[in-house]
Amino acid sequence: MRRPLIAGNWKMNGSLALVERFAQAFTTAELPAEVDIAFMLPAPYLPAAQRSFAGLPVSLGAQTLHPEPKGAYTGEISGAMLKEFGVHYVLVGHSERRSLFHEDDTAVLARVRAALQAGLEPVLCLGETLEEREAGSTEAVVSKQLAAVFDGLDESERRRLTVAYEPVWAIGTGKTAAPDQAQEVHLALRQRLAQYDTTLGETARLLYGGSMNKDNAAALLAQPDIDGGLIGGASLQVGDFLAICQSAG
Ligand code: 3PY
Repeated sequence: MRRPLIAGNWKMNGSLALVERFAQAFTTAELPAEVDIAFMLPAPYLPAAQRSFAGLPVSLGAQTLHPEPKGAYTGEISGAMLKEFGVHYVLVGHSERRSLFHEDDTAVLARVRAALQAGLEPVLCLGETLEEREAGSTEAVVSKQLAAVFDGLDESERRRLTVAYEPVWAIGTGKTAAPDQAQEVHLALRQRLAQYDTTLGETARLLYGGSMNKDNAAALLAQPDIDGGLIGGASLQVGDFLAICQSAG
């Protein structure tokens, strides 16, 4: 069946010291064997994390990549470069990338393709704004964001994605979708994926993101169509992140 994934998105936070603190804590902690755990780190910390997390049952992730494999793109990082540092996952389409860096659906698809080509597992983020929710268009918005990527992939590529539903109004605001609100959208996403093929509907891993923390994680993760979490602020606190990983087990 679907393996849960708990992924911490550090955003532009943290330090080398924090990488070491996590590595030490995770060396002695009891980690649930049936849960995948990942750290989506700022790129400069990846080499240190690759060394310090070696041997631990955790994966590394990046927060973005450039669609081209190489070239004159000052400041950018390609999928192949991430791969050289042991990166397994890469976030694509996080709402902060969509709004602050103007990445539209076309840009998101290009990055998903680049990630797949580099052998990375893309975590496609999508979600509605508060205005869209209040206008009753949540399902239409997330279905469109999903289709903008999945329509552009073939069957075997579609199976390599994880999807993270992150309502924009719940990101970094401390507001969380209620478990039944989140479940409703996850179910709609699963049904939409089943239109590509029934197996994909059943096997696709769907994460919830948006102010998930140690107090609300268990109730969200207990929902039948929520297969894990993409954790913002709480992923910077060792004890909180560990508690969330344990509540997914
Ligand atoms: C949040 O929880 O704030 C996130 O954006 C997770 O990616």
